[in-house]
This record gives sequence, C-alpha cells and structure tokens, in this order.
Amino acid sequence: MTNPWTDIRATDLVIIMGGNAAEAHPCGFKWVTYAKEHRGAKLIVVDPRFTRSASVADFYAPIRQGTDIAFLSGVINYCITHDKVQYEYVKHFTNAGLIVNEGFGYKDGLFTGYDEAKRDYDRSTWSYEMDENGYAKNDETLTHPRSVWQLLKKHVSVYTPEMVERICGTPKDKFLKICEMIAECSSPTKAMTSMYALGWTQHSKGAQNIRTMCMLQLILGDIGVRGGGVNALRGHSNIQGLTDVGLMSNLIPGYMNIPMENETDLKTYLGKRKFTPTRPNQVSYWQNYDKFFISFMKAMWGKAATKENDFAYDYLPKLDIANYDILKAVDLMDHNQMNGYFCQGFNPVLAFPNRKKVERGLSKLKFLVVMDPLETETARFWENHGDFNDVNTSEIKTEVFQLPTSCFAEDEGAVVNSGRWLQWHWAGQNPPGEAKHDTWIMAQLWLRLKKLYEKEGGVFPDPIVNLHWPYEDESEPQPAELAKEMNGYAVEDLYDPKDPTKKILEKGKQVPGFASLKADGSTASGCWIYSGSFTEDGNMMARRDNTDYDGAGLYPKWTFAWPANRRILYNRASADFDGKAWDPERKVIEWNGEKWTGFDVPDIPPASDPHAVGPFIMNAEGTARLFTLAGLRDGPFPVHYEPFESPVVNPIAPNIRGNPAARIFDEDLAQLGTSDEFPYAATSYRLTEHFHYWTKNNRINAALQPQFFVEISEELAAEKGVVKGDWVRVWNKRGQVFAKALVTKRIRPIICDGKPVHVIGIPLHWGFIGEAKKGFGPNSLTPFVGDANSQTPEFKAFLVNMEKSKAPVDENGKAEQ
Ligand SMILES: Nc1nc2c(c(=O)[nH]1)N[C@H]1C(S)=C(S)[C@@H](COP(=O)(O)OP(=O)(O)OC[C@H]3O[C@@H](n4cnc5c(=O)[nH]c(N)nc54)[C@H](O)[C@@H]3O)O[C@H]1N2
Ligand SMILES: Nc1nc2c(c(=O)[nH]1)N[C@H]1C(S)=C(S)[C@@H](COP(=O)(O)OP(=O)(O)OC[C@H]3O[C@@H](n4cnc5c(=O)[nH]c(N)nc54)[C@H](O)[C@@H]3O)O[C@H]1N2
Ligand SMILES: [Mo]
Repeated sequence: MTNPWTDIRATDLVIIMGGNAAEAHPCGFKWVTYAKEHRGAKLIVVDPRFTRSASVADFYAPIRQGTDIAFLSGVINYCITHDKVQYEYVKHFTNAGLIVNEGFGYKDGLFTGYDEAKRDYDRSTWSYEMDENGYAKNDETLTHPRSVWQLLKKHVSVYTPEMVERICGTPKDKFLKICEMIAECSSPTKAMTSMYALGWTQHSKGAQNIRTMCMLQLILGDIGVRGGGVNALRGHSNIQGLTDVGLMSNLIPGYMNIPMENETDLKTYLGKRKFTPTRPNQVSYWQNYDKFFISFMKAMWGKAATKENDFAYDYLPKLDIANYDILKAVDLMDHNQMNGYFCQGFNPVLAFPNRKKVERGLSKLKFLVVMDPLETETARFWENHGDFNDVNTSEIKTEVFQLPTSCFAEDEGAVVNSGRWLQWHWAGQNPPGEAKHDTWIMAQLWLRLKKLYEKEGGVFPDPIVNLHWPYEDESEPQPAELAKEMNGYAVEDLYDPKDPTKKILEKGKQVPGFASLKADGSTASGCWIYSGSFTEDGNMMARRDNTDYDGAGLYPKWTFAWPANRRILYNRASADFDGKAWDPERKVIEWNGEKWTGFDVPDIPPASDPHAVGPFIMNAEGTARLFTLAGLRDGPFPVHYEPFESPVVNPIAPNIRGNPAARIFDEDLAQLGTSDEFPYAATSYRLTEHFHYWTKNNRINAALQPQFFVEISEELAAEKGVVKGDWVRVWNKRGQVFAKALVTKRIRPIICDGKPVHVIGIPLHWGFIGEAKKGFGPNSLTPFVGDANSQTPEFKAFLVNMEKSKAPVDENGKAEQ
C-alpha cells in the first residue's frame, strides 16, 4: 500500500475493484465504513459477482473477469476527453512531458520489438530521447507528438464507453456513472483510494491491471496525498513481510535482485542497478544500491565477505532464467528435474493451479518435506480419497517427512501489514507436543549441513560453512536477534564523512537508519528497508503510542513503517509545485522555505528545493511514470488482452491469445480449452468464514461453511435444469470437481458484444483433510499459466463446462450427502 490502512478514513471515494475487502479484509474494511459515516465518502464496487463489499456500496457495476485494463483505460480516456485531469500534478510530477524514442510504436496489440517465437520483446525502443548531457528531453507544454502525454492520449482513445461495454460487459450507463464519480477526484481537494487484491493480480496481465490504476491515480493527482493511493490489500498476515525479505526466487531482501549468471562480478552486477539521474538534480535513490547490497552481504557472511573477494559475491546463487517461480518448480518436478521439495507453511496441492500436474510432480520427487503445524493435503497427496483424491498410492514412491512446527500464534516477531507497518507480537502459547519453531528447525538443518560439509568437503562448501551465525544459542536464533540483524549494525567504528575525526557510531552498535549504511564493508544490514526498526533506542516495532497529529491517521509512534517510518509513500506529492499542500485540510508535509516539515517523514531529502527535485525519488527521472520504459516485460502502456481461456474474441487484438509476453509451457498450452467445448467463465474466490485450507481443521469454521459449492446464476441454472442444492459436475481438460449448486441472484449473465457470458464462482476452501465435509477447490480446473512479470497464476479467469450430476464418492464408495 502507498498509504496505511488507517488513512482510508480520509478519503472521498473508495473504489474496490479486483478485490472483495468486506469479505477478505473485514477488519481493515472498518476504515471504509468510517469514511462513509464521517466524511460522506462514497464506495464503488466493480466485480463480476455482487459481493459482500457490493452489498454496502453506493454504486455497483458488473465486469467480466479479466477485462479491467479496458475498463480503467476507458476511465482514463473519459478523464482526458472531459478535461478532468489535474494538469499541474501531471506536468510536474509525472513523465507526461518527456519525449519517447522515435523508434517506439504500437500496433494491433503489440509494441515494437516483439518476437513471437520467444514470446518476449526487445525493449530497447521503449525509452526516452536523450539530449547531449544524457538527460531525457522534456516538453513542458505536453504537445510534442512523441511526448508521453500525447502517446497516452492516443493509446487510450480506443477504449470508448461503447468499447468498454463490448469487452467488459459493463452497461454503458453504469460505466459512465462511475467515470463521473471518479473524475470529480481530479480536483486538488478531492481524493480517491483504490483497494485491490487478487481480482487484479491473478491474471496473466496482473501487473498491468495495477499499473492502469496507478496511471489513473496519477492523472487525478491522487498519489502521495491523504485519502489517496494505490492500495494492495495483502493476504497472509505476513505476506508483505515475505516479499520485503525477498522470499521470491529472484529476489534478495529489500527488493534487490539475485544476480543473473552472466553478471559474473560485483562491478557488472552493481553497474546495472545503480541508476544515475536521467533528469537534472534528481535523487535517483537506487544510486545507493551498492551500500544496501554490500551491507546485506556483510550480514550474510560477516568476516568472510571482504573487499578482496567482492564481498563474497561468488557465494550468491546466480539465475540462468528470470525466476524459479512455483509454476517452473512444479514443471521441473514433473520432468524429473527436481529431487526434493521443502514445503514450509504451504499447501500446494490445494493452492497451486492444475492439481493433477502438481500431484504428478510431487509423485516424481525422491523426498518431500512438509513443515506445518497441521495435517495438509500436500503431506497426504499420496493417499486415496475416492473422487476427492483419485490417486494410486502403490505407484507413488516419494518419501514424505512431516516436521511439526509452531503456528503464528505461538511465535514472537514482527508481522508486516499491508500498510508496511512492522508490528511486533508476542507468543500466546508454547508449541504443543513435538512441534518446534521454524527457526529451530532451520537452524538444525544448517548446523547438520555445515557439519557434513566440514567433514566431507564438496564442490563449493564456502557459502554454507562461512555463513555468519552470531546468535547466542546457535541452535535457535531468537526473533529479536534476527530483527536486529535486519536493521543493521556497525561492523567497524563509523566516522562522520564531513569530519573524519568525529566518531558517530561505535563498532557493534545498531545503525539508526539506512542512510548510515556504507559500501565499504563497515556496516551490515540484512534488509535495508527495515533499517530503523530496531535501533539503539530499542525495538521500534513494539511501540504502542497512538499519538495522531492533526487527526491524520498516520500514528507515527505506533510500531514502525518501512521505509524510515514513512507512512505515506511519495508524500512530497501531497503539496503543489511550490510546496504548499494541495488540500490545506489534508496536509501531510509542506515546504517552509528551508525544508520539508509536517506530520510524516518526508519522502524526499528534507532540504530539497521543490522546484528542482521531483517527488518520485526511486525513479531516475524523479517523476512517476505514465510510460514505464522497459520496467515491465509486456509493454510500457497497458493493453487489454483476454485471459488465456476466454469466452469471447478480443476486438482490440483478435489474433492474440492471452498476454503475448506471458510464459506458457507447451504441455500446458495444449491443455487450454476454448469456449466451444467449455462455454462458462469461471472465477475463484474466498469466504470470510474460512482462511484458505487450514480453518477447515477447526470445528467452528467448518460448521459455519461446511461444504464446497459453486455459485451460478438463475439463468444458467434454468438452462441446465439445476435447482439450488443439486449436485453438479464442473470440468475442463485439466480435471473435474463435484459441488453443490448455489443458485443466486448475486451472479448474473454478463452481456459482452451482445452475447451473454455465464459466470461460475468457485470458492477455494475445501479438500480431503479436516472437520469440514470432503470437497474440492478450484485448482483441479485452473490453468497453468501466470502473469508475464510476477508469474502469479491466472486463478481468476478460466473456462469450464457444467452439468447436473450425481454425488461424488469417497474411498469406501460412499456417496457424499
Ligand atoms: N476470510 C479470509 N480472508 C482472507 C483470506 C481467506 O482465505 N479468508 N485470504 C487472504 C489472502 S492470502 C489474500 S491474497 C486476500 C485476497 O483478497 P481478495 O482478492 O479480496 O479475495 P478473492 O475472494 O480471492 O477475490 C476478490 C474478488 O475478485 C473478484 N474478481 C475476480 N476476477 C476479477 C476481475 O478480473 N476483475 C475484478 N474487478 N474483480 C475480479 C472476485 O469475484 C472476488 O469477489 O484475502 C486474505 N484474506
Ligand atoms: N484458484 C485459486 N487458487 C489460489 C488462490 C485463489 O484465489 N484462487 N489464492 C492463492 C493465494 S493468494 C494464496 S496466499 C494461496 C494460499 O495457499 P497456502 O499458503 O498454501 O494456504 P494456507 O492454507 O494458508 O497454508 C498455510 C499453511 O501454513 C501453516 N502454518 C501456519 N502457521 C505456521 C507457522 O508458523 N509455520 C509453518 N511452517 N506453517 C504454518 C498452516 O497450517 C497452513 O497449512 O492460495 C493461492 N491459490
Ligand atoms: Mo494470498
């Protein structure tokens, strides 16, 4: 989230699109209710289903899943053609005036540089025209035909209200009503907030869905302001923390990347990441990449990371392909290219797409380790449960190890919420029986591996045996020790760069923030963005002071927010070009003639002249990008592509299937279906009463939502001769599920291009373990393809067929009731 949860209360308009916050984030949703009650804020919900969020909305409109880019590009087009743009913001704070390279072009759904065989682009023309000083050329009038603004205007012009209705199935009058409501927020004293989650991410163009909203928020001038922003509502309680500390196959902590194998030395690696400014005077904060990276290497390998050995650069694994995401990992298993798999707090049999392929992959492993406090379908994937898990146990040779862990309520540590607040919590109980903390198990693994390497040697034992392990009890690092290491500390005495005789931090002391980190090996920090969270003043994450200046809802003394305890990202943009708040009622920070001051930590060096330094300090040009250059793999502007399995033809690009830059393996391509065979557009979602696949172990949750169902419209039910409570079979080329039919007015056929599209809603909470009735989830049916940038699977839009059926049977041949 750019803004904290508590800031939603300061908004004028909430748009929930690509999520269902009332259901999946019911606690945070209270700030929406608060804004409605106290400010008269309005709520818009755009969803294929009439959801629990929709039931309390001021305005609801249906949309066919997988078409949000067309919808939002239509809103942008409306704002531009109706002069509902905050031009002062656009001119000074975005790249609207920068001139794009002459070789850049777009035609029939593709940008310049496309290579069909590689399903990828040569992105070299997606760049600015530079002047003789190496700066991007700028046209402040925004009229140059190759300025970003003119290219954008042209790019979105095809998304007229008629085209939006044709693609999205949103009736034109409803679409225009939403445009009017949103356009009002182009006023400097009105703000809209966007709340989204998986309805946008789980598509083959998920990153571009989000980008389109970013672009809209920029032209409304709603980024950096109170009550504004683009707010990703995160999932698992600590999934924000997971991404922050780099638990992705291509990341290391703090959103730095694992090197590629052709980056054979530190200089080459850093050279590509220390971006120098592309406009005069800009901060371009990634210029400090080396400080964060080398401090990370010191945290990892301590004394073994020296200037002479490039700070142990060779110890880091290198990638031969862009990433090893879950789809790639399962594909490797399925091709006998992976021997073992560690599954820690994860239930892939139910969570990953194409369950048949996942179970086939697991069956080919030599060993599978499951670290979990509960029994999971993954740990028991080899067990036959009749229709519910139709496997031949005698053919599966995978050895499964179950290591019982504690669960989150038995752990101490920080949980990072969607608003980037690191909130410390304490264990409520000790783990029962044989269960151990995850940290203990991982420490034991390392200690044993180290011993083996020390005894037996190996090709390259150095990264394992030299790991820096400074914990008091080496067999179980404590959460506070790990947190202090992430914050960072001085490896040597640190001196003031302006006065080298002045010592500013003694060796071994905690650094106060990432500005203290150095590229010479004199500091260590496990995760630079967390620097400031555990300083010499103590554990900032454990703070519980709810002081709130100006009623701004920023609570600067409550826990710690990364980066640097900043609550609203890009907050310099809350003030106009001269540094005065756009809305005096909603001031964040202002320029007082000498420095930036106010209610939040300025997101700009405090003495930056407002006319010289742009607010988007992480970008080399200092402005936000309406045109992303080569930042995303699938285009500098978003384009509407249909899902890989779509019920209709795309009028924008009729010959392109799915996102043309998304990776798909050949065998999975062959398993895609078409609308002739599989006419219904399915989507998957969650319910308040369950949390994924583990609350079905709890009797109360199991009683609240006991049984798997699918939601269908009255129209489809009538066509199929199905009544509420009947068993239906839903299937496609990848598998089948049996479910109780829930016939409801909440789902209506969506009319696209004059033809009805029937939507089938599939909740995801059931399996063959636990207290609830045995059932299925959507992933026996979902396609094995992901987003071109993040590889998040296309869980939200796929095709199925459906018929009335008999009940499924269990392993004893007993029919389910
Ligand atoms: N009670 C409960 N809360 C949870 C969870 C849980 O399991 N139970 N899980 C947590 C996790 S890990 C996550 S990631 C979050 C997820 O939070 P959400 O994303 O809010 O949850 P979902 O129900 O998966 O999907 C939200 C909505 O997206 C809609 N949708 C699908 N496709 C599209 C589309 O193309 N466009 C638009 N506009 N809408 C679409 C669906 O109809 C659905 O209503 O929830 C978290 N909160
Ligand atoms: N079709 C479809 N598929 C989806 C989605 C969808 O919307 N549609 N959503 C996707 C999303 S966003 C998510 S997040 C995934 C969720 O998929 P999973 O993460 O696999 O789902 P959970 O059931 O939450 O699994 C978490 C496991 O962690 C265990 N656990 C709890 N505490 C601890 C602990 O301290 N240590 C350890 N080691 N284990 C612990 C729990 O017992 C549980 O078994 O599903 C994904 N799959
Ligand atoms: Mo999630």
